[in-house]
Amino acid sequence: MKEEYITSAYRAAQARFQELGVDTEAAMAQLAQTPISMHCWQGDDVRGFESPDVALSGGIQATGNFPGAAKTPVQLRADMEQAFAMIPGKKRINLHAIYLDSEEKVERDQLEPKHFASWVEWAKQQQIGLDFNPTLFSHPLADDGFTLSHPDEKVRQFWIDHVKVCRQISAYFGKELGTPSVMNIWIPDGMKDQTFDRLAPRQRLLAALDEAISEKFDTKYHIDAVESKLFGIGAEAYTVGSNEFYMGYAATRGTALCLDAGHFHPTEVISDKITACSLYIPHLLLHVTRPVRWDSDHVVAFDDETQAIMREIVRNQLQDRVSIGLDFFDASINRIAAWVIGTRNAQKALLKALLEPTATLKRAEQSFDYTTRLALLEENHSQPWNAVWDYFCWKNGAPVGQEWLPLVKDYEATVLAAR
Ligand code: RNT
Ligand code: ZN
Repeated sequence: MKEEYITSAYRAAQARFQELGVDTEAAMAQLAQTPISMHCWQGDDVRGFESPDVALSGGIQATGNFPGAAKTPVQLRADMEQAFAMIPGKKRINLHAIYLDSEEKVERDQLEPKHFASWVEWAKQQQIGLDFNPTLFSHPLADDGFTLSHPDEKVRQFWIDHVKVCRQISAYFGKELGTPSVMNIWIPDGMKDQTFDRLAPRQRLLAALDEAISEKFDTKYHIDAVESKLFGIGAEAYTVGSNEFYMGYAATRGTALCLDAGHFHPTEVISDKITACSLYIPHLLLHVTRPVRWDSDHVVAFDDETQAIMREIVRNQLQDRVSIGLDFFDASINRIAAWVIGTRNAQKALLKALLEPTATLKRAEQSFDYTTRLALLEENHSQPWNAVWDYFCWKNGAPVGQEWLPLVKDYEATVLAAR
């Protein structure tokens, strides 16, 4: 797109926002320093590099067979670099333990920082931070549907040890990269059908987690997070790590709490949970995703809930206490495009939130002037925020509008098709 269109549209938009007392330069500065943690697992349908023939388990599913999924760490990093080139602003990468880079097979309770050294080297080159996840699924010892809450002590211990070694790796990321790694613990544990004893697995999970996170780490390097869920495929009747379970856990243990947008009842939204949780829990991690009828992990859209999530962070100045992560895995479309669409949508929503006339809206609400509140909120949707977005992309060397699409298609034809 022509530079003059972008800049003249921006100047006009800037003036419109100024009338409302909104500083577009300040909004762009905030956007530029708020990282979005892009999840590596969109690049290969959550397969990882542990073994080429292991099936995804744990009640989650990537559907579709679009060609060109990354099969090696080198391919995955190349794909992520392509996506990065289309995404303005600050990025992080979120890794799972199954994305180790090792010639030999390594059991999950034996993982070490050295198995992720190439990732750290790459992150340094890219000047990004890393986040981490132990992988408590897609493994024979998870096949019973239980991991940290497994009735067999030996199985439980294996997973406790896995979480322990993952915390070392996470802290290593934090130390090497100078930014804390948020390590999210999600387990698939649950039951398919009517559950007789709903307490004992939760008691076991509580004890297992306490043991797994007993070593103290400086939060400069490593932050533990726990992620609740409502149900999974094959765990429809009972989930050990429910919302109440982890809400209490995070509040009493001081860990971060992960809110995944697809992990609640369909009429519940995580945007309304952020402020309530922030009163009791020091740090929140978000898994921004799009549930379609179920926890389907569709690519993040520029929809009402994504916008509402970002507004809650911005309106309450929670940027330093909320880590924004993405969590979707669509194998039916170009995987790089999926990253680009989802990440840019999260950033657009964030920018739109940063361009609200905060002071005026607060004043209107406090003085019961709900007419002004509704009027401004609705007018706000058609403010020229997109001109600010285009300008932000252009200034940061990222494609403007749909200009990124032919670039991704070209990579698809030249690189992905040859895999
Ligand atoms: C599963 C959770 C979890 C996973 C990733 C791969 O329902 O959302 O966050 O999606 O760890
Ligand atoms: Zn999630």
